[in-house]
Amino acid sequence: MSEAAAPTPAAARPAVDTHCPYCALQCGMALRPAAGSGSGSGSGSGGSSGGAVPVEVVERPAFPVNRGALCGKGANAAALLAPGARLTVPLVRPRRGAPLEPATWDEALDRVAAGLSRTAEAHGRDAVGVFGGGGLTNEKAYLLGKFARVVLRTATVDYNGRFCMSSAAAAQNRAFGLDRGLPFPLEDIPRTGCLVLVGGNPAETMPPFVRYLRELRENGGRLVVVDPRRTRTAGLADLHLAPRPGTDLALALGLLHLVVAEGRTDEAFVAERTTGWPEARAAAMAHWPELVESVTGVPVPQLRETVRLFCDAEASMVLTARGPEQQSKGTDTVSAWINLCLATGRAGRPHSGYGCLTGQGNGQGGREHGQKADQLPGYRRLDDPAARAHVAAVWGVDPESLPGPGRSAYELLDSLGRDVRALLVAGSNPVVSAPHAAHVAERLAALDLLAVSDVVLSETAALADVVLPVAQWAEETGTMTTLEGRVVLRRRAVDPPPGVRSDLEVLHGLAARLGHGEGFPVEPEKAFDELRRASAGGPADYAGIGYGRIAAEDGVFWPCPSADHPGTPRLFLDRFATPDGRARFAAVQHRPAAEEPDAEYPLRLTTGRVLAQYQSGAQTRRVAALAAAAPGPFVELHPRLAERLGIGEGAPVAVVSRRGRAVAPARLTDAIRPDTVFMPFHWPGAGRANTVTNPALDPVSRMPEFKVCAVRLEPAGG
Ligand SMILES: Nc1nc2c(c(=O)[nH]1)N[C@H]1C(S)=C(S)[C@@H](COP(=O)(O)OP(=O)(O)OC[C@H]3O[C@@H](n4cnc5c(=O)[nH]c(N)nc54)[C@H](O)[C@@H]3O)O[C@H]1N2
Ligand SMILES: Nc1nc2c(c(=O)[nH]1)N[C@H]1C(S)=C(S)[C@@H](COP(=O)(O)OP(=O)(O)OC[C@H]3O[C@@H](n4cnc5c(=O)[nH]c(N)nc54)[C@H](O)[C@@H]3O)O[C@H]1N2
Ligand code: SF4
Ligand SMILES: [Mo]
Repeated sequence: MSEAAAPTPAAARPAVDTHCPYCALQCGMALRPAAGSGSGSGSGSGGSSGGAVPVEVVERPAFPVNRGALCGKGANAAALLAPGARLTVPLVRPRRGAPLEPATWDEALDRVAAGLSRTAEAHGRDAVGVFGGGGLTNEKAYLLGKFARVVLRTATVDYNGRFCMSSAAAAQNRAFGLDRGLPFPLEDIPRTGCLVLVGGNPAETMPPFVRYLRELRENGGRLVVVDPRRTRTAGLADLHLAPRPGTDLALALGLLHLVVAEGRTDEAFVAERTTGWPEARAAAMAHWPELVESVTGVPVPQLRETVRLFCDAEASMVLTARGPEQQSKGTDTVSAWINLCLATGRAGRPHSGYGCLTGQGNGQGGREHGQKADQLPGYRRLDDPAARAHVAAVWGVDPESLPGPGRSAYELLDSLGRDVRALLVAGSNPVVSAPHAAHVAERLAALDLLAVSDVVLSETAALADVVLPVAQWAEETGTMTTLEGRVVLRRRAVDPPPGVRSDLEVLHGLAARLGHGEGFPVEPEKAFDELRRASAGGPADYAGIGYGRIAAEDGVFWPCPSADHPGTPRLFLDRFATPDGRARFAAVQHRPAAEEPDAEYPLRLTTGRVLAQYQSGAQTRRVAALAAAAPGPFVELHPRLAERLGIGEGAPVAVVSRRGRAVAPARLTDAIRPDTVFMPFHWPGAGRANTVTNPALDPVSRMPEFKVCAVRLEPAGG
């Protein structure tokens, strides 16, 4: 794919079809060698502009999901491919307190391998941990999990997806016996009659997705948005409900109460296709409308209107995103929304159903192939003897040798430097993105060995003893599973700069040093073919999905058990994935947030995203166009609250919780509830939102409560 350096007309430079490096929509795009560029080696020598960018992003209108549309993050994604914009040499810290220094790959990998073995010998295998990411390809996620279970034989492995959609996953497994973010393709959304979107702001988090909402409205469908802020997405809605953060469970139960009270239950559906209704119904009946209004702040007439819109339509859907899910009761909250769908017969039927808008690029596939503490590939359970036997056979190991389930992401981070003493991080930047982040940074610093593989020197990599510079997105091939359950192929379009290796090469190199010369292929397709065998027969069955087929078909929906199986865009139309084929109601009750406002901390803080930054910002803060569009953190608050506290627009304000204090400029808007403040979480330093957030965990999903904690505001001078 390398070409002459002389400028070539665009038409003569073949573009490679691929997908965006960022979110779960995985928009199709194409990469064309930049005019005048060679292949990936480039000539840039660093500097803030990052040297030569080897490819340019161009439209790929034929890919059906986004039809060529991209948000600014995708459109500017190539900037990080410039050699000067990212890491190109391994870094090693000679000793505690010394700065990181360039090293050879052998030095770096030897140091990591020796450190991992030493820790395992001295403190036991579970003292060695692995922390992965939902942005990693299926191939990487699969081999990272295999590395933990087969090479390290540690139970201590989890990943950042725990912070993302784990509550929705747990609730879907509980209700439907299977968790695939959306059980239907996006193209079904414009064909429903009413969509209730709970705690998602796709106008900023997945802009090309908004097309489906527009088409829904054009077709006469109705949109209800539930968000404490009147977001750009809420601006598109027929009805906007603005509950207090952390009260979605009461809201959903109140709606179910009204469904019953108004005689809008689908008794036939409930009888034929569900179990557990009497208990769930009784629980909902305790949530009468006036009580729900007082808990949520949503007026009773709006509750009634929502029920009317939802039940009048012939088909309707509920979609949740991080708003209701990132709570210490996220699982029960999602269950309550699923209950609403089941009671009204809005699940397992065409153009109806519950779905979760998964977030990270491979948030879906990343939770299916074994980097999660309790899982094996194919979405199998680590505590299921048959699953262990199947996967152990593919791996050529004794099932007895596989460790058991380990601790969840936050619990893992919280244990660092105590019982977990060495950690390998790939694809996450918890110093910025984990709750109670100052504590997490302290725990990371207390490790005997921290090794981080990353594209850039993230805030977490900056704390490491060894930093491994890895290839990214356009420099390597791999599959991603989108929020629809569609497995797509990202193709290599450019060579990585010299000095950079792929994550698969890193795992291969470490495994070889730790006595496993075989079993860690460096070719992505070989890794995927092994993943397919490991997943065969499991809930997320990829056996029939090959690279060639993905390319020919614009992606394949799992489950797809054989090469002649068409794939499964729509789940549950005939039966749910439970043993008896029926969906299960969950009898859930409202409960308050782990931390409610009081005299000392009278306000609720919620957190989330802005359009131009991605996650911990490690990548997007380094892209000039994005940094200019969203240069830093802010505190969003209502003008009435600001006036009461004497805080003016742009003035520095401290957000103080029991965990700590974050300072950022005030941004006044009447689009937020006056009892609530909002911060985006994309920045480190003084304005880091996660200094303040509460690591209280959901008892089922182990999801931290990112979306609500008690704070007070103080003018911060300046
Ligand atoms: N620009 C951008 N896009 C992204 C990402 C990014 O970082 N930046 N990240 C990707 C990832 S990994 C994810 S998970 C998705 C997340 O996508 P979203 O879920 O859409 O993003 P958030 O901003 O976290 O939260 C959505 C909304 O929840 C609201 N909210 C806050 N508290 C509550 C509450 O208690 N109840 C309700 N109902 N709503 C509440 C917030 O006001 C916010 O508008 O985005 C993906 N896309
Ligand atoms: N307060 C608050 N905190 C939150 C949230 C919130 O809503 N509020 N949302 C949570 C959610 S939903 C999520 S998903 C998390 C995400 O937060 P993080 O886990 O920190 O996610 P990223 O910032 O995407 O980190 C990915 C890192 O991996 C690197 N990377 C990218 N590609 C590769 C690759 O192929 N290989 C390797 N080895 N590295 C790579 C990137 O450069 C980056 O440093 O944040 C959570 N934190
Ligand atoms: S919406 Fe998501 S996948 Fe699409 S271009 Fe933007 S970040 Fe990339
Ligand atoms: Mo996420």
